[in-house]
Amino acid sequence: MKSLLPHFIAAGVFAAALSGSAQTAPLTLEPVVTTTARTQDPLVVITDPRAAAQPAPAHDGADILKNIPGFAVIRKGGTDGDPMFRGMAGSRLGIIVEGEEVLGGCGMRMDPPTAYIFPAAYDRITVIKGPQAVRYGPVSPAGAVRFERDFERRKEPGSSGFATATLGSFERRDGAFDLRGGTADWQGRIATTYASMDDYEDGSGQTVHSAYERWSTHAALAWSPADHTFVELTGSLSDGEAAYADRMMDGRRFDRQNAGLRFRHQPTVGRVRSIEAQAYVNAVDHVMDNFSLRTFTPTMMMPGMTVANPDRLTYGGRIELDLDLVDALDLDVGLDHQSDQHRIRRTMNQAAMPFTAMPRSPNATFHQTGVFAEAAYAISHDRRIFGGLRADSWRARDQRSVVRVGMGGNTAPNPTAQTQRTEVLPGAFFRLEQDLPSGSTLFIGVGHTERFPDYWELVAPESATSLSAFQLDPEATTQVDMGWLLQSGPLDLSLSVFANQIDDYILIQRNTLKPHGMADGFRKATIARNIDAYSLGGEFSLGYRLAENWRGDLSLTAVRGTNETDDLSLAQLPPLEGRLGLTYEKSSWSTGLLWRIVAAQDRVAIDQGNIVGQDLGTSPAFDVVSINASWAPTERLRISAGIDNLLDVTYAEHVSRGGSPVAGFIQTTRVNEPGRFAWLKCDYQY
Ligand SMILES: [Cu+2]
Repeated sequence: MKSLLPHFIAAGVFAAALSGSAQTAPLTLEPVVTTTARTQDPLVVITDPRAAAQPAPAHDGADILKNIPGFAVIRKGGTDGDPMFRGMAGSRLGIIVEGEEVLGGCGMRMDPPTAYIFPAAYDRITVIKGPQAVRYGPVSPAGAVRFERDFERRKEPGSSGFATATLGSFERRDGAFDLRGGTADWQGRIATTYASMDDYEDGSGQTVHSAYERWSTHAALAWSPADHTFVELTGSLSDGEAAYADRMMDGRRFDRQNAGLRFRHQPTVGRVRSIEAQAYVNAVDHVMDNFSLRTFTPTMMMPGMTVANPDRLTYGGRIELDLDLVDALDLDVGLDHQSDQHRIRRTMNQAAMPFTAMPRSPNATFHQTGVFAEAAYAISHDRRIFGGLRADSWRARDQRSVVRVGMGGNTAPNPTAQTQRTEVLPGAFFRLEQDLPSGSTLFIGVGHTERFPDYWELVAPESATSLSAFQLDPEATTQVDMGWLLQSGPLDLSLSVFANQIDDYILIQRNTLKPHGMADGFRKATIARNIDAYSLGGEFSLGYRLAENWRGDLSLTAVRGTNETDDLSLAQLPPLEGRLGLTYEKSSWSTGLLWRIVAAQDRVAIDQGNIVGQDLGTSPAFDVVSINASWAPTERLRISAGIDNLLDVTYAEHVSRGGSPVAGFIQTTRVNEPGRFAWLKCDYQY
């Protein structure tokens, strides 16, 4: 059996990750623009966050996922869109940054976790589709997206670096550098990113309220006294401001401060293959208002100059042991914890009562502690099984003494004030992978997870019968994932399909009529409620080397879902989408074409959705053509350029936020996507 182990490890990134080995970034810059990220292993997609990509090189953690089939971004303005995979957004999709689950502070969801991610500062993005991993915190039903930085002990003193700059239409300006160096024992790393863009225009030349500016700095100091031991202290600072086309406020501060300590040791003898531990603290301070980035206009909701300043302090840690108990079995066991405290202060009249003079009032606290065990076992040279189990203990407290009701700052006593709730929730998966002689792999897995409602579900909306939704039930997803991978000669193919049953799916529904309370009549409220639902769909991609220099790519994604409780379509699901790519590559350069075709969506449930947004109505089909070219005159330098939406088509994604009236801008049904967008990117590595 011992001889199977190398094969087994080579067979899956999963196994590589379990054994603690890090993959390093490629040393040469490939002259290719990524339009479709490929699935290399069952349910795993790995992508290089620094690669030239189309649509335009990403500036936040959501945009970078757009070229992975199945992902979409819910647009709000120029930045900070919410990533969605297979129609699941918000906390259904885990975003893990170097082992930490990042949580935003904005009750209006201006800052999804990806708003605090600056892709150029990371070495690798790994997506695990479906509830098929238990090691990265509570199991997310849609899957987990991990942003990671590598560490490799130096053989000799030295340094390396990466620098990138992007120029684009609408005054797009991005720049980043990442320097690392030191000796075998000590290494330092510093990475800085900057991105900004002016308001963009849609295809018909209408300006969209969408300008943004963002920056980040990350520093790390690592001590590695031996080949198998590593301790690293890290710190990050970032901030930004962003205009929103879909609401009455803009974000003028997205301040994040982060510190972390990591330890890893790989003993050379004994049954413990590696031990890893980390601890972190994360503080997010966010300010939004209705006057800094737009002309102040009094409304019924906000008659005065209004500012809200939520903040969130998160701390946590994890410890994990990789055990080598039996040949061909890889077992990981561990424990993780996260606590967070959310507070807010606000003013409805900034001139008379500045928000900085108001007290910060606690909103809610969450505590989660989980234990997990995950195993991989090679049954034979061509058959592997994977399985995992975890249990999470949750505790949440509602600290609001009052809740806001209706318009103009009216409040009422919070019916769940100081209520504490606790739950113990399971997560589990099992998967079988079988290699076939033809160079292909078949896999089937089943996963189950019970998700504790998040801050946005418990604290922001009302329930159907109360002014507080704090007593929502957890959401339970059981999902089957299966598929086929084939790599044979000029062909590579991947198919992954899923079907799930979701009990107590947490639905956010707006415009629900509720009694007015003080006066007769009704008011419209946004409520959270549990329904039963199912969804199914998948991704298919095919790459084919047509001739020595030509490569064709095709991908198709589909998802369909039903709200069984209301006998409606499940809301906020993207329509059928296809992408066709053609690339010509020759030694140091390449040129490519991407044609993205999206079907109409007529399966909708108006006013129903998730914490990001709700269905606005049906949407028409559209298609977008983009072109790109890339040239790498040396191994260290790459220049790439592209034109996205070459034909300047006016369109919006089906799953998008609705347009809001902003003084000086034309209101649209959805937030329209950018029109023709030309970009030039230069990367340098040494
Ligand atoms: Cu906000």
